[in-house]
Amino acid sequence: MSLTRGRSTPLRTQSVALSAAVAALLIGCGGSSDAALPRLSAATPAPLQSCATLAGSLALPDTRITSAELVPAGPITLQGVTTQVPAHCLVKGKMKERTGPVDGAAYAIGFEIRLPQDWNGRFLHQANGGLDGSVVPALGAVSGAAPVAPALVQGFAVLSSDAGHGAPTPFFGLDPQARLDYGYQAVGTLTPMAKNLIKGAYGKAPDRSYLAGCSNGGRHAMVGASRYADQYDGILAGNPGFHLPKAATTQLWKAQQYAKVSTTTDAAGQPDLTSAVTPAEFKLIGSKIVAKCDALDGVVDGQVNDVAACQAAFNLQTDVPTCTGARDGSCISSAQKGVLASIFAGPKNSKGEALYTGTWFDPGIAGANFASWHFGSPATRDAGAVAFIFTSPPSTVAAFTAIPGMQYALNFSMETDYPKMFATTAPYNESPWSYMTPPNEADLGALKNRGAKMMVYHGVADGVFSPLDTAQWMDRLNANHGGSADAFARLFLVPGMNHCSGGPATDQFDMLAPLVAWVEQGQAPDSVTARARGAGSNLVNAELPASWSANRTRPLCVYPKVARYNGSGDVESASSFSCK
Ligand SMILES: [Ca+2]
Repeated sequence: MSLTRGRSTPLRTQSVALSAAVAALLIGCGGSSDAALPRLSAATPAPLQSCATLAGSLALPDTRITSAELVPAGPITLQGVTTQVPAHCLVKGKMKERTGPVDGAAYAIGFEIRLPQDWNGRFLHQANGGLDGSVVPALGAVSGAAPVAPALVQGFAVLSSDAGHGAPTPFFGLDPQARLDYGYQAVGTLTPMAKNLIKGAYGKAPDRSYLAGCSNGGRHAMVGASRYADQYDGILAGNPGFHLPKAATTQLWKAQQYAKVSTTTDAAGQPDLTSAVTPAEFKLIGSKIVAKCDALDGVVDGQVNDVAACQAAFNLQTDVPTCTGARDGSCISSAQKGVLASIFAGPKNSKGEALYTGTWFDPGIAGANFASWHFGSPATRDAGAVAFIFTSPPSTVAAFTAIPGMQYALNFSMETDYPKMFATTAPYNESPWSYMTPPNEADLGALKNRGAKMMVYHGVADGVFSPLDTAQWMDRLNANHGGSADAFARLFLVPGMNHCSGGPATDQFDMLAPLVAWVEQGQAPDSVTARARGAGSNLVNAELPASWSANRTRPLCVYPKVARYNGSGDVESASSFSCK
């Protein structure tokens, strides 16, 4: 991989404030490095013309509006954060209602769309995470932890959907069409409907359209960048699971590795993976990573910004004490080190072929979210997803529920079961790999050539989707676009951050406003300022080191540049760092 690839984009900074709400989050901007690309015109506002009458006045194909009502300005609480939202029209509905031919279950693409009375002329398709299966409120809280200015507050018309199935369980994988809807077709089906509905509500279709999400939502965004480049002007993909079948099967393989050093079992007699590496032991490893790598970015501040240099500097075998007696949290056993080295290197088959990308050592591996992905998720989430959605043919409900999820994980063969992600078996006529991943992922020429832009961010300590995998994709994209992919697509690594949020990190940032500024004003983002969620934050991050100030800020830099201390100035302030 190339982590040291040079880029010569001049670093200029200027402040952009799209609204009072985002003014506090500074955005560094420079010129686009490819002036030949078209500049899309800026969206213009329009007032809401109708709401309650929308259902009767529109003829939307394959669509049933179930309710449309005005919601007064007021608070909405979502995931522990209360947001004051503007007055808006809330439309709920279903598309393509049908009965599944395999399981006889009822299917539809359920959605809601929130249309602010004072509209900024923009449409945001909010892609949701996990297995989908529920219509998360369409606030447009799409970037970083506990966003302070969700898209609805910024004046976007926001769509959210269940992606084609009505429960957040994996059993929809029995239905061939529900698989395709989850993979990509729900986005493709919803997009023209939403644009028509917006046109009915405001008297004009959206001037500019955006697709954004994190995790599986980041995957939706990356798939959309490839499949629906003609429909979207801006793409924001966070911690994207763009190789999800490989990541999920790797989760099962990780469980098999951790089981080798687990010391206790659960009530079902299965290995308790949390005993394989305890929180104290991950904290020990994290502290050794900090000790080795913290200063590499120019300042000892508890953050490791120079990820590449850290991978070269840190050695799990020699930098972490090896236990000579019993494990007591002050050392790591040789067997544990062997397992962790294997897991961070990534799975290989018996031919030595890599089955998924390995990942980086970062202080954030001590985060609770990292551990939950490594230890809890394989049995509770990945086993079912692999059994029903990411392999063909899917399992049967009877066979799957007959054994504990952990047993499924431990029985999964990376030699004979893993290849089923590439298989087609009637009536499953498209392989999971095909419907879950972006086609021609390193060729986004259609997106680029029409003037659309793409921003991607990824926590360096993501416990499920490898940030290294995302960086390698960016390397391939860049190579495929003549070394100037940054003219339309930029990756921002977030040191210390776990999966979409959390960990010892500055994980609160707004990338939607800078994306809009790039698309509509030509202001390419050279950095995005992120903030720690200390005391006084709208959702306090309990994992921040005590030595950090409550409102520490840092620039998130365009990969492969990293934030380096200028040598003087307030260590708590982003203004004391430069992307180099
Ligand atoms: Ca540092």
